[in-house]
Amino acid sequence: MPRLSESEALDLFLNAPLADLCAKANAVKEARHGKSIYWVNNRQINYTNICVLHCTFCAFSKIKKDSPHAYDWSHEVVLQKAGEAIAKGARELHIVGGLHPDHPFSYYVEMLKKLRAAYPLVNLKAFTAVELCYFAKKSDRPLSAIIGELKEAGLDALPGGGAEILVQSVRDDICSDKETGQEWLDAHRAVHEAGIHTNATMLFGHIETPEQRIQHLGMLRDLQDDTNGFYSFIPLVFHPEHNSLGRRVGQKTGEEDILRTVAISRLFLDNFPHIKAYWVQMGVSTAMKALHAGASDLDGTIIEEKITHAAGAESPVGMTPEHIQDLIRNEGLIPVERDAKYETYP
Ligand code: V47
Ligand code: SF4
Repeated sequence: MPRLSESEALDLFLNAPLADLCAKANAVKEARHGKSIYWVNNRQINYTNICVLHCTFCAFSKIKKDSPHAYDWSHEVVLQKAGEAIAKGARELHIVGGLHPDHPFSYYVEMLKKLRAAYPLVNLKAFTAVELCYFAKKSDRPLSAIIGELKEAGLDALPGGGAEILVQSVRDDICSDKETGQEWLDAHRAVHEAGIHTNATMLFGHIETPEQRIQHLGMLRDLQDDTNGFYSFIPLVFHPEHNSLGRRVGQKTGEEDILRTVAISRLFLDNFPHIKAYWVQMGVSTAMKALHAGASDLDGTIIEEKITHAAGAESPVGMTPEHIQDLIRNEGLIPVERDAKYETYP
């Protein structure tokens, strides 16, 4: 299939009958991955919810350290949570948190070093581009030095959070004090240049227009053309509870919009290996449909998730490996276990 232009993608997204759009995307997925659906035995570790920023969609963060629900886990707690997951076969730790006002950069380096020493085999997928930029600003060091030190401490991959909508006018509205879209892209480019792969996300279903969604995908596709450093793209479904953007927007977006977004992502991002159906946000039933609409990855067992659940997610907080594989098989598809670097395990 020839590469879609942004205007062709927009036209398909808006006007193609849903079943046709999903079938097209599924054909592209099957040409790449056959009936395989990738999944990971992982654990999310959200090490603190204290954050100096004020993203309007965030129900997770606390600005004040002494807020009743503020927390900041010690390295010992992080290690203990990691150990529990590894005892259950986890191959990936997905570690992200708020931008804490006090911790020095060495705190994050030590966290990774301790995890790597205690658990040499597990993949450490840690810190968003926004966290990396914050570490660089706070320690007054170039981003390349931050990335180099984290790599030496054991960083294996970078999660895709913090992208929101990369179009700056949307960012100025919903997360004006966050890194710019260009800074997010530059940080991912720098991580790719350091030899580490990353993921990319898009927070959708709020004030962004369809055009802005496609522009976001266009920016990701351009960067991937240059670096080939992305593993997967994860469309994140905006959850409106307990946050000010949600009060403005009202409802969570519907299933058709989610499936159209998955399908157009698969069709437009022709240089991305995987599109993820993040079941925590889509809900399990919609995620199953997404597996027939271009998604080739269901993400993971998760165990504990705080960011979307703070904003009203009704999905369970985790899944057993058996359950996740049964779900995939029940769709007539083949579960393939992977780690954060997409090494597979028969
Ligand atoms: O960066 C914040 C988003 C992200 C809300 O890389 C919200 O493999 C919905 O990035 N409703 C964190 N989303 C999640 C994330 C992620 C998840 C799974 C896999 C990977 C990966 C990355 O969640 C944040 C932000 O964009 N978020 N608030 C909300 N109310
Ligand atoms: Fe902080 Fe991330 Fe929440 Fe923004 S989305 S307020 S950066 S924790």
